[in-house]
Formats: sequence, structure tokens, C-alpha cells
Amino acid sequence: MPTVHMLDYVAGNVRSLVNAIEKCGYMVEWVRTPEDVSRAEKLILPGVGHFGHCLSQLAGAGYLAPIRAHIDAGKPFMGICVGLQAIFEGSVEDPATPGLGVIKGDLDRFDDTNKAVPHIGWNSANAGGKSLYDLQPTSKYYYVHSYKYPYVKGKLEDQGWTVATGTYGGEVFVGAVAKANILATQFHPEKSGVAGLRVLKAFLTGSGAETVGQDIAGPAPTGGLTRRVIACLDVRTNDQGDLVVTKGDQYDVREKTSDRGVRNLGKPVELARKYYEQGADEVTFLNITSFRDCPLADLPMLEILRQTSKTVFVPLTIGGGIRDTVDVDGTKVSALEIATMYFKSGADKVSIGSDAVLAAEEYYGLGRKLFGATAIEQISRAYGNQAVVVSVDPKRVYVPKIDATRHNTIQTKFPGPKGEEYCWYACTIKGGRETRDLDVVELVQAVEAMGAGEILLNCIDRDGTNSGFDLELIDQVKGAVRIPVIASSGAGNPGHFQEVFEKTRTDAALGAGMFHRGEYTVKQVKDYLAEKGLEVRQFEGDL
Ligand code: 1PR
Repeated sequence: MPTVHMLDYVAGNVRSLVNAIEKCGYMVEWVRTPEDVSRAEKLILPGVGHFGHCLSQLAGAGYLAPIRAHIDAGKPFMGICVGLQAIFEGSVEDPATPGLGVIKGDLDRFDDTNKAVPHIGWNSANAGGKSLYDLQPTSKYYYVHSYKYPYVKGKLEDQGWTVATGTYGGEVFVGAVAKANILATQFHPEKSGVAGLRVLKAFLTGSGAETVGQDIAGPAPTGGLTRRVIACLDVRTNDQGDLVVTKGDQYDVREKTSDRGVRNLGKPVELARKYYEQGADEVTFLNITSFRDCPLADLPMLEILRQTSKTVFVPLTIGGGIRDTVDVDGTKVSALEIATMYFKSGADKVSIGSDAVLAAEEYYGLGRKLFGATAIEQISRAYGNQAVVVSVDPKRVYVPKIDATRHNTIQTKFPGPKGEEYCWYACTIKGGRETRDLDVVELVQAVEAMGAGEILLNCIDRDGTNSGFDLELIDQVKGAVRIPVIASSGAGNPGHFQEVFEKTRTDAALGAGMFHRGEYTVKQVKDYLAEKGLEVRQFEGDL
């Protein structure tokens, strides 16, 4: 197998990138010392997290000069995400740390006045009729970033670069740049389905470098960020000891029959692959019970991730049990260590539930002060905010008057059992088994301050009911934070997805039961949204 060298210099999920490279027929050789760079023919610089952290790590380990020499020698070089940002001179994310300076100019941050930041999801990389490493004007690519190089027409082109752009909330940014031996993508090709694999392959085979900048005829480009549809798999062991995808209503996953067995809706790896092929934009696994009767290193979810990430080239999130814990042999294991095991096995994001609620309570108890010790802070510091999702399991508490409680209350169109016209959403832990004196607004604001990058907003009252999303809850949470929100619980048909996208400002919508029970496919949801004029990404097949 031909090889490509990849820099292994920061903590991050490079597993998916390795899998994608192997899918393209290449093998990864790791660059572990600056001397290894000179032996590389083709070099990939992946990047996650913080610009300053990445660049100072590279500089400290003596990589900058060999990378520049590699580029100057005209050898193939590809930067991904922060690897793209690294080729600029600097970034407002860390003005004190210089970049490689291959391109003159500095990165700035997306304006979050009227939109969620980070920019997460599938967006265009439109090269304006030029050939750029097999980018397609109608394809979509997976981005996750808060900082970007603002596109100014002609500026980079005048320096000989071919540029592809995306647009987010009115801001046009550089999605990819290329010139001769250099390719850099702000999006993650390894997480962009076959559209991304094509770009990676064009780099690996060298075909992209041969044609970059040539005029090409093609269809007109499509718009910007698409509506993100996520398939969620609640996973647990059933009474026979098998790991199954299950789904309950209002968090009860046992059959209503007399034996009350755990509802078995299929095998996790197979279902994940099926939803990927139906066009799911992301797949989320929630380990809804603990598997703590085995050593942490043997957690069955790790194997599920390893298997899934070999064939599913969209972002994978894993949740459940991410907290400081003690292994079966008595060793203390931090939440960060558990997250690291998941990232190394192929996860792109981890989702934290119960532990986030307890951390938020402590945050308010200590007068809104942070000490860097929570799981959210530790994981986001190491892997970037975008890697940390907080999964919220709120439940309605009805009250007769707006000021009947200290909590953030809304007036509801769906009154309570005694006709109460107001409610607040209480956070729960342990899969909804324990309700806490913390409301959903308090929780999401605390975790945003800690560095969470996204909210997965479930709703126990709607879970498994097929009655549609709780739009009032989504409005309340969207009004409270700047980070993206994924609406979850209650989806029963494609119209519910249309409703949540049109009537709220949600950034993504998630379905579970309706997909598992085979009532609708992800593709049917997307076709329906497209028919209604909402932009979606469709599965483009295999490489
Ligand atoms: O607390 O960090 O260990 O994480 C546990 C995770 O497991 C949390 O994210 C929590 O939401 C989840 N969880 C725990 N118990 C259950 C359960 O169902 N008994 N599932 C559970 C949560 C909600 C969503 C579901 C949507 C959409 N299930 O996963 O997919 O409600 O369902 P629908 O479209 O069928 O309505 P920690």
C-alpha cells in the first residue's frame, strides 16, 4: 500500500482520518520527530482545538522549519482544519503565537451576534468554476470551527491561490485553498462522506495538484449551511447480555409485556451504517446504562466506535458515563482519560449528561467561578470546545404563576394537569431517574461558560411520544446560549423536522424511535425537507 506521513503532535481524534486514508487505499506513517518530516514524500498536518496550542506545540517540538522546508521543496502538503489555519500568519484566537506564514493574513472569529458559534455542520466549499482537488459545487462538507479566514475576492487569488468558500450567516469564509503542492481545508474531509474522501484521494494520488486552478464546467453551486439531521442510538446490554440499540418512551426502555424485557431494535454498528447510507449528517451513540462490570479499557462502546468509524464517514458522538470514576481494579480514572479512550477509538465528540448537571450546581454554589477542574473544562481544553456536547434531560414542572418559583419560567400553550399555564424545565440526572433543583437555562449557561461546544437538548416529556419536538423548550434554550443546540425527543414524522427548523432557531434536529422502528428513513426526512425548500445534504454513495 502507498503511504502518507501524518504529524502526530497534539491530542485529537486522528482515528477517523486514518480510517479515511485507508479507505482511499493509502497507509499512514507517523511523523514522531522533526527528522521524520524530511523522510516524508506526502505530509498531512491535521489539527484540532486551539490555534495557539497547536502552533506552540509544533514550534516547541521543532516542527515548523522542517514543515516549511517540505513545502518549499514542492512536496505534497495538506493541512486540515487548524492545519489550514496554521498556514496563515496568525489568528485572533492567540495573537501572540505566529503561524507558518505561507499565506499572508490573519484569521478572525465568526460574529456570534445573530448566529451560533462554533459553526458546526455541512456547508459548501465553492471554488467558483475552478478545479480544486475534486471539490464539487453541489457537495457539502463538514465544518466545525469558530475562527476563519474571511474571504475577500481577489486577495488570495492574486497570490496565485485557488480558493473555495462557504457562507455562514452572511460571512464568507475560506473553506479550502490550494496552490500546486499545497492543499488546505477548513472542513474535515474524513468526516464529509464520499465528498470528503474524493478530496483526500485527489491529494493522495496527486491528481488534484495536476489540475488545480483550471477552469471547469459544472452545475451551479448550492447555498450554505444545510439543515442537520442526526440519528441517535441509545445503546445498552439487554437481559441476555447483548449490546442492543433500544428506545423507550419517556426513558422507559422495557417492553410493556409481562416479561418487561429491554426493547431490542437492532445492532449498533449495523444501524449506524444504515443511517449513514440513508444520509444521516451525524450519528450519536448514548450508552444509557453503565458497563462498569468490566475494565474501562474493554468497554464495549469502544469496539462499537472502532467498527463504526471504519465505514461511517460522518461525525460520531458518544455519550454516557463520562465522568471521573474508579476502574474495577480500584484505579482512579478521570473523565478526560475516558474521553481520550473514546476519541482514540473513533469518536469526534463526547456527550456529558449527569456530570454536567452536578458541575453546574457546583458552579453556582461557588458564585459562578470556574477552577478548570470540571470534565467539561478539561476535555474542551484538550480537544477543543467543539468536541464537548452536553446532553440535557429536562422535564416540565408546572406552576400556576410566573413568579411561583425562582426558576426560569415560560408561559406554555400546553397547560399542566391542573390547568397551570406556566412551567419551568427541571434538569435530571441518571437517565431521568433523579430530578434536581436546577433549571435548563441555568444548566446551559453554566456549561457554555465551562467550554461546552454544543447542547443536545432532549425532553423527557416528549421522548418516544411521536408528538413532535417541544418548541417552547427549544426557544427557551436558544434564547439562553450562543453555542449550537440540537433539538431532540418527540420526532415522529418528517413534518416534525420541518416544524422545528421553521418555527425555532435550532441548529440541528435528532430522531431515534421513528428511524429504529422503520417508520421513516433519514432519506425520507431529507427528501421532505428539500421539497419544502429547506437545504439538506444527501448521501452521495461510496468512493
Ligand atoms: O448521564 O453522562 O451517563 O449520560 C447518559 C446519557 O444517556 C444521557 O445523554 C441521557 O440522555 C441518556 N439516557 C439515559 N437514560 C436514557 C433512557 O432513555 N432511559 N436516553 C437515556 C436518552 C433520549 C434520546 C432520544 C431522544 C429522541 N434518550 O437519546 O434519542 O429522546 O427519541 P425519539 O426521537 O424516539 O423521541 P450520562
